Amino acid sequence: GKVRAPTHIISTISDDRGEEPCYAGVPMSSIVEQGYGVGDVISLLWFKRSLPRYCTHFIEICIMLCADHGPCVSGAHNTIVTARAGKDLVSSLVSGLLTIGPRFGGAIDDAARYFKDAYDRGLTPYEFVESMKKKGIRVPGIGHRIKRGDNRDKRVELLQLFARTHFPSVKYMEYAVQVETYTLSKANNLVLNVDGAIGSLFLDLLAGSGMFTKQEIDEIVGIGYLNGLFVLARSIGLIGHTFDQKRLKQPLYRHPWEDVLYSK
Ligand code: Q5B
Repeated sequence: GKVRAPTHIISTISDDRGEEPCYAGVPMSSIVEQGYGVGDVISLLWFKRSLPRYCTHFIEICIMLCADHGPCVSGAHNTIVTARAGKDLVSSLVSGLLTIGPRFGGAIDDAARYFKDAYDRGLTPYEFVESMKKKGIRVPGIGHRIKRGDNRDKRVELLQLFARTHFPSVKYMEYAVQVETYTLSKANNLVLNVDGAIGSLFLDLLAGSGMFTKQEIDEIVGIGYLNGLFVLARSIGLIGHTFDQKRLKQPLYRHPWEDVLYSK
């Protein structure tokens, strides 16, 4: 029989060898003709399957809601400073992206991991939050620099409204809301933030859609797919900030001395 030479790469998500590229087996012509959106493309390339419309719509809402949050957040600030240093688009973009992590925008995966573990083990919000405190770990998905109990994040409310209307089950999100009720009783800044809302709701999407086995859900949460939503979304805004600075011909940024405490 034929002996296949060993390959150096295995790839399972896309194929460009035929007449037209295929994403997870779906040809580009079907993607265009059937009016697929970016949520469908993410479903195919990240999850290797077509997801129901409410799931792809939810993914698209996450992308739209997280595309930008003004010039003052870590990512936009880095991008603006880099663009003003005369650097190119890709350098300005990655400079902003590199700030995404456990404090800023990149807490979605950990929020999903911790909320899932706590809910599946039947921990009460009190037991969960206090066990995190004992371990010295901040609850991912909780807390915000400017949002407060009396100044909620509209993005979180919009995600919750969509899920309550369209998802078969929102048990993980409701658990996250109970956690927020407890953390808000401790301090007014400890709201459920956009990372926590997406993390908990994506657990509901994975568990409630019937499209994933338990093993697949554990793998997705374990590998950490979900920060990808914020990275992808915020790239849209960071690219916009780069163009904005170039359009405005902004000079090299230098931080004012008055705003630095020089200390020994
Ligand atoms: N404390 C987000 O902190 C922030 C606590 C907590 C227990 C917590 C903090 C945090 C977890 C990571 C997370 C995503 C760093 C945030 C995002 C996207 C964004 C951004 C934007 C966008 C804010 C004051 C007191 C201290 C702390 C305690 C705070 N968080 N305790 N669990 N989670 N959260 N990140 O304001 O006793 O005084 O020492 O790490 O989910 O990134 O718009 O800006 O779209 O761009 O710096 O929305 O919450 O507060 O550090 O002064 O803490 O609260 O231990 O207690 P802050 P701190 P104490 S969404």
